[in-house]
Amino acid sequence: MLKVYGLKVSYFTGKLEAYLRYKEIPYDFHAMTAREFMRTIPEKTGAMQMPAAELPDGRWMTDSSPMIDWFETQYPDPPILPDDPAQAFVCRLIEDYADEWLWRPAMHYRWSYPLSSKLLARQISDTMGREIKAPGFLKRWRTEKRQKLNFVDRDGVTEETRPHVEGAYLRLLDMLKPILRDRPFLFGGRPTLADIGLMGPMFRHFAMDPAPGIIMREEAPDVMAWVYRVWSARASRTTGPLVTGIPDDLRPLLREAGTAHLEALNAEATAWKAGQKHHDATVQGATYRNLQTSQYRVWCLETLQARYAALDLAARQALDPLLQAEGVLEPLLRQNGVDAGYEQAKHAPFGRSLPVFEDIRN
Ligand SMILES: N[C@@H](CCC(=O)N[C@@H](CS)C(=O)NCC(=O)O)C(=O)O
Repeated sequence: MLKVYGLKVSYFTGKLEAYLRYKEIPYDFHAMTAREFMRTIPEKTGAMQMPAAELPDGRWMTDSSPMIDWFETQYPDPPILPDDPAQAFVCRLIEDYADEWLWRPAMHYRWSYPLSSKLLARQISDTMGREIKAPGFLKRWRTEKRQKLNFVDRDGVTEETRPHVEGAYLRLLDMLKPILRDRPFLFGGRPTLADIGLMGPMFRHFAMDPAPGIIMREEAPDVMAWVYRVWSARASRTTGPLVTGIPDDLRPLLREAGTAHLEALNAEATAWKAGQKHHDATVQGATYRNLQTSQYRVWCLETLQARYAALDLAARQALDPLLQAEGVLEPLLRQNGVDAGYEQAKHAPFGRSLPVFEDIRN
């Protein structure tokens, strides 16, 4: 059977599990140990990250987005992407925004608030560190320190940027509320890649972590209900129809993806081209300083450009006015032919993978 290595509190493990459960693809879950995270997984996949999966034939996979694409070739029915190419492109954009842009607020809410960080440090060190012979308090202290250093302090979160970081989550709740009051999932009666992509931050972090979880329960119970609706959806019984076209209530989400996420990806691509290992990014008026330049995220922009370029005329005619009006088209196409030089990408999710952050301090 397929074996999934990850943690029950992990962003991308939650995204992959939500997908596998909806598609009813059987798997064995294995809680990753620290040794596997630091040795086995990088040896087998090229990247120290979770989730990773081992196929019955002995092949290893990592990186949730190409993994889902590969599973779709093996279990095509029902497809996780809508048949309508315009809707499918919007799903891809929302997935990328959820994977990469919402990472910072998700980590901030987990590691900047003791209410969250104490619990999560305990959960992670008790699970991943179960083989490490050291006092529990030391393991918890180390976990909390490592995560806050790498994913909050070194990711541009300061007193100055904090309101903007938190705003990304609070705005998202406001954007999702009217959509989910109207229909069960973003595109209608069953989940698509847009719902699955949002599960990374929304499920394992914003819904489950204490500090942002209180906000979601109090301010947006419809959104909380949707998170668990996606988690309990099953392709064999969650079979409602999708809407036609791109509903107007998705526009604010597109605007956010354009003005926040794509802006940040452009800063990555500019820095990457100039060979800068670190860069500043000004997004919606907030300036994030000294961010690690991520080859992986340049590849994200390259991939979105390629997906846009592959749309046929009819899909472009349907999409362009919307992408233009919501500020997506300009940042998407601002830099001609972005090239991340990620040669291994054609083998993904197999072969040597690329971590999002190259330099993690343990
Ligand atoms: N692009 C990858 C990202 C995976 C990822 O970044 N996973 C996080 C945890 S959810 C991780 O392992 N980060 C490295 C670390 O914590 O050192 C995917 O989509 O699966």
